[in-house]
Amino acid sequence: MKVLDQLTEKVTRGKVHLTLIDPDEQDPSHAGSMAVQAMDAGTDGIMIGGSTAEDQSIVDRTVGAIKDVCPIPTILFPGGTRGLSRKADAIFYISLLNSSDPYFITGAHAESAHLIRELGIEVIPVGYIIVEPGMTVGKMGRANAVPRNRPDLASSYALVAEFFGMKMAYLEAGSGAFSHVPPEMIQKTKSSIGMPLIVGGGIRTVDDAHSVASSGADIIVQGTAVEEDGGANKRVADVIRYLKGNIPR
Ligand code: 1GP
Repeated sequence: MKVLDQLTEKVTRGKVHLTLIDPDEQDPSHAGSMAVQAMDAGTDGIMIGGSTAEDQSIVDRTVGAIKDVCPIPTILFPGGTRGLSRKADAIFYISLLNSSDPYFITGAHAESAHLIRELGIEVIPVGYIIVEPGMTVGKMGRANAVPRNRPDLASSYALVAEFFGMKMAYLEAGSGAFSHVPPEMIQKTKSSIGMPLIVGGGIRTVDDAHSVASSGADIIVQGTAVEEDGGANKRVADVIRYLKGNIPR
């Protein structure tokens, strides 16, 4: 079953949790053990990527090490054309819709489109929308970050993604953001589109997860919280258990 179909089907049944691992932050074997910890806690898939990856081989070795020990889907989340690996199951093919630089909307894509076809991995087109504060990815991607008091603007971009035929919209506050995407923005965006909504950036606690999920996020991404404590993080396990309905808030 394709990764998109798996995720879409899971979204109809409940909340989905994805674990983001940055290949630059640890060696591949440690990334593998972090992925296993997250899988054991109940995460639904592993995203591999970061905004600074310079070295394609570390991406490839990290995906390989994760695949060796962890059977759940691996999804590339590339910050640029070097974030690719044929070993992954799929790629979130992200277009940064509110970038001021066309390179991040379609330019990097044109540089790597033939390569991605050759790699043969499943392509999942995602409309990526950066929300304040945006953090490193906002700066690197030259985003005109959506102000936190403009849910209408975020939802308009998500609708653009849907009209363009993309399969998901992704509201991103930026890795390590002081606060996740505001609930009103998630609500307005979710009620404007008919496709799954991914939300990430600054989600650390069960309360954060509750706020984001109850506002309408279908897929919740955690990165920094997973990195802290090398993946063996009880807080992340609690977030996953909460999202899966196994512990109360
Ligand atoms: C993925 O960038 C996020 O959408 C991850 O954010 O590192 O803050 O969890 P955190």
